[in-house]
Formats: sequence, C-alpha cells, structure tokens
Amino acid sequence: MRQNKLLLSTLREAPAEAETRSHQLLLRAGYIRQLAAGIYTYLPLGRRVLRKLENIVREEMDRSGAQEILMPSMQPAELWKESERYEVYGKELMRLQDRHEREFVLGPTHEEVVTTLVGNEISSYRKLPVTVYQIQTKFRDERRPRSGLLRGREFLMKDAYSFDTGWDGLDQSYWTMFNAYHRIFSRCGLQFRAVHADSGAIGGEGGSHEFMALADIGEDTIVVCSACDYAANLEQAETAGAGGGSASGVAGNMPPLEKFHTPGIRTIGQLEQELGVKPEQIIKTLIYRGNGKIFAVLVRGDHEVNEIKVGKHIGAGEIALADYQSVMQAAGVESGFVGPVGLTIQDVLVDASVAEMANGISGAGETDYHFRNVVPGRDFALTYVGDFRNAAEGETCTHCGEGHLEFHLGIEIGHVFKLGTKYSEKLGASYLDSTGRSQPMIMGCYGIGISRMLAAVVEQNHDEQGIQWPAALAPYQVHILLISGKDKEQVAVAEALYEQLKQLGIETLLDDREERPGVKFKDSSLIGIPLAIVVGKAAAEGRVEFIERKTNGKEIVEIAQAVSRIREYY
Ligand code: 9G3
Repeated sequence: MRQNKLLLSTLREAPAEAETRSHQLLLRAGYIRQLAAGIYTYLPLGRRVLRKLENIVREEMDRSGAQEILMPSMQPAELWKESERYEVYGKELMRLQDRHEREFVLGPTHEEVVTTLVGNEISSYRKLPVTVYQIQTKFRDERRPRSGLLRGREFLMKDAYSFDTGWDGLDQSYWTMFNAYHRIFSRCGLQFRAVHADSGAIGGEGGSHEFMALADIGEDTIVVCSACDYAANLEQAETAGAGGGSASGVAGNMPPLEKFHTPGIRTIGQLEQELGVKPEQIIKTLIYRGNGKIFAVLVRGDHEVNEIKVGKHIGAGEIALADYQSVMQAAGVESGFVGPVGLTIQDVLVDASVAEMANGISGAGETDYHFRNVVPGRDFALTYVGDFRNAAEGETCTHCGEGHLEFHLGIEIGHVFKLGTKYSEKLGASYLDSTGRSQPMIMGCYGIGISRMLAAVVEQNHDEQGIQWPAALAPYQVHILLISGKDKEQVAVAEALYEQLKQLGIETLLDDREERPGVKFKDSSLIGIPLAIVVGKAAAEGRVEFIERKTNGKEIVEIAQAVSRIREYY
C-alpha cells in the first residue's frame, strides 16, 4: 500500500478525554476515530488489525469443531420476555420499535436467539452435541463508556454457545473451548491468566472462568497464588473462611463484656490512632440493603466486605450500604457505633474470620460507646458464618496452604460459562433422548471481546514512541521509509523492494509521502509496524537500514540480502 494514498492522518496529541495509553495511541496513530461516546470507526489500519484478530479467533473456533453462524442484531422483545430478562436489564439494554411499533432490542448477547434457533433445529440426541459461534457487533448502552475500545457501547464480540445432552458433555465442550481460548490469546502474544470467576447475572449452575489480560489499567483485580496454579477474580476468590470456620470455643474463661466511653471515635482509623487498637482486633459491623431486606455483615477491621459473595448468599443481584436513616432505624445508632451485641436485625452474616476471633472490640450500639472483650458466640449469635470478605493480598492460599496471594490488575478479554438448562428450559430447547423422553439441552456460553482485545494488545505492547504490534496482528509486516522522493536512486531501490515484497505476499506499506525524514520516523514508530526498512543515502552504496520496532534494534543490510533477511522475520 502507498502511504500517500492511505486514509491515514496521525495526530501529535490525543484528545483530553483519552486517558488510557491504548486509547491515546489508537487515536493518534489513525487506527480509530470516535463517532459518539463509546462508538468508533475503524480506519484502514484499525480494520486490518481487527480482521487479523477475527481470523485467529475464527481459525481456532473452527479447529475446536464449532460451526460459524451469523445471528441478527435486532431481536424481538418477546424472546427477552420469555427468558424473563427484559425487565432485569435497565437502560443498558438498547430498545427500539419497528415501523409497526413492535418492540425490539439491539443484541447485547444472544442466549435467547441461539437457544430458540437450536431448539427449533434439533430434536434428537443424535444431533447433539453442537457448538455454534458468531463474530458480531454487540450493543450495550454503558452508563460511562471509557478507555476507547476497552469499554464501548457498540463492540465486536465472538460469542459461542454449546448444546449437550448431559453435564459431562458440557464439561467436554467447556474445556474444548477453554483450550481454544488459550491458543487464541497465546497466538495474539497476550500476557493473560484464566481465573475462576463469578457467573454474575447470566446465571447458570456450573461456574465460569474469565480470561484476563494483565494490565495496570485493568478494571478487575485477580488473585494469583505464588506457589500453586490457583487464580481467581477477587469477586470470587475464596478466603480461609470458605471452610465455614467455627467459633474459637474458649468463651468460658474470657473476661466479661465491658462498655467504654469513646466520644467521637467512629472509624477503624480513629480506634487505631486514639486507642492503639489493631484493626484485626475490631469487629466491623456494616448495615446493607438488598433484595428488599436490611441485614448486617460482620468482618474483621482489616478486611473488606465482598459484596458479590454477600449478594449471592442473600439471593440479591445488587446490594448497597444502607443510608443513614435506614441504619438509625435498624440499629438505633449511627453506623460508627453499630455493633453485633444486642443488634435486633434479623440477618447477621458473620465472616468466618470474625467467628474465629477469641474476642474483639465493636461498637456498643450507643453513640460514643464501644465494647471490649466481645466474644463471638457468647455475646452475639453466630447464625450465618461464611466467606463474606475479599481475599487480602499476602494471605495464605486456601488451595495449597503454601503460597501467598498476589494481586494483579486485568482486563477481561474472555469469559466462559457453564449455563446448564437456565435458557433451554425457559425457551423450550429440548431433545428426545435415546428412550424417547424429552430433555432440556445442557448449555454453555463463551465470549471473547475482539475489539477490547485489540486495545488490550496495545496496552501490553507499546513504548513512549507508539505501538509495537506483535507480528501476528500488525496491519502490515514491513514499513519501507523512502527518505527522499527526489533522489532517483532511493526511489528506484524503494520501488523495487516494494514490488519484490508484494510478489512474495509480504504485506508492505511504502511511505512515499513528501514529508521530512523526522516525520516519517515519528509516524513509523507511532503506527508500530514490526519492521521498518529505511531507504536513504546509503542506497547509493547498495545498502538499507532495518529497524526492528520492538527492540528499536538497527542493522545495515546489503540490498541484495534485504529480502532474505526479511524472510527470516516472517
Ligand atoms: C444484557 C445487557 C448486558 C449484558 C447481558 C445482557 C453481560 C449479559 C452476560 C453475557 C454472558 C455471555 C454470551 C457470550 C459470553 C458472555 N452484559 N451479559 O447477558 F441485556 Cl444490556 O453476555 N453471553
């Protein structure tokens, strides 16, 4: 491609709203342009990279035995009413009407459509298992689209769905897809971890894994054991309490409960500063609202409540800290002095680390007073003891008991779920088994954020000058920089090399613009093609300069050797 013709303009500066490096670089290097918040055009360079990503995904999906289909984005609202999800999703679900005022949604995902489709196409166990996939634009009206392609409102997803006759069949489909994901992300040169994850609103009985691209700007925290291969999203990571720890049982010889005056001391920090109390000696009592209920959660002063785990325990999607009024109403005192002793709230969830405390300090249920020598099980009931807290960095791994937990930030680029029969039952996707009995199909669903992956690759592959594309994804393989279009010898060498490489099927971009050398070098570093070949003064002596983008390594090469040297790269 001649750069003089290419629809490409690089920018010196990124717009202010672009905070993440990948967002800045993709805009400045002319890969994408924003049409509206969270909605992007892919310019030619961006489209070429996106297509390479799609093709890697497509190759590995096909290799795994999945069959490619393409479903509509416009979905009748009836399907979402049948699956009882129409009301579950609020403004994030794009809704519209057709000319007859019939209600539709723009697909954020396709469980409803694909389950109905396969349910209609298959009725015998002989035709199962089947896995279908599509590479298609999804619509999710994010409240705060940000970071460019990392969180858009219209984005490219590969979504796959497996249909089996039994749970062991689903296991087979799930791990086949899991392994295909491993190959895809490895081929894209991504640093990633597969972590145990929460299934969230999608539901399904069998758990799930997320594939996380490691990146400092990642929105998810993953927990990785330093010794074994345990890795989990922090939302899901088990803590010591997962074993349902029990009370220490030494209540017998504990000193009696003692109320003491703590005027204005409302927070853990104040208890620590003013009274020299250590956070792990404190019983933190938090009042929540969720599923129409007010309830309390007790965690140790040095731990954080895990709201996903708590929400799952009380059967609510979302939970939130109760406001001042609700706390006063439920506990009779402001939150800084709430404690478990004498608390009349119905449900008190006790994290196992609290249940195991010999004794602790807590609010006294009276303004400006706390209790010391609070003995769990003696001074308050241990009705619900469980794992209700976030794992803490550095604590011992619950899986191997040897390693300690390390925290990393990650970008979720893939998510695989065991769905079970949640959708097949609701939407009537059943088959006749070998005895002629009707059974619901057992499903799994599997997503990869392809456009998000493009940004994640840039997050992991850039330097101060610009993008450093892995060879498998670069928009072109070779970038020829013709330094002077007025120098006949340079032009001859550049054109000959360009033609030769095209003959060999090596994707080449020829910078034939009337620009100063400095501009060509700057743009080449910004665009990030893995190998640049400078055709300058040395061409007269039959030499060119290779510049390797990743290492910024430079090498003078005889023109006669140029093509064979390039072949060594690709
Ligand atoms: C919605 C809206 C947003 C959503 C969903 C539904 C996420 C929704 C979860 C999934 C699960 C898997 C198949 C591919 C892999 C992911 N955000 N999810 O169901 F209506 Cl507005 O999409 N689906």
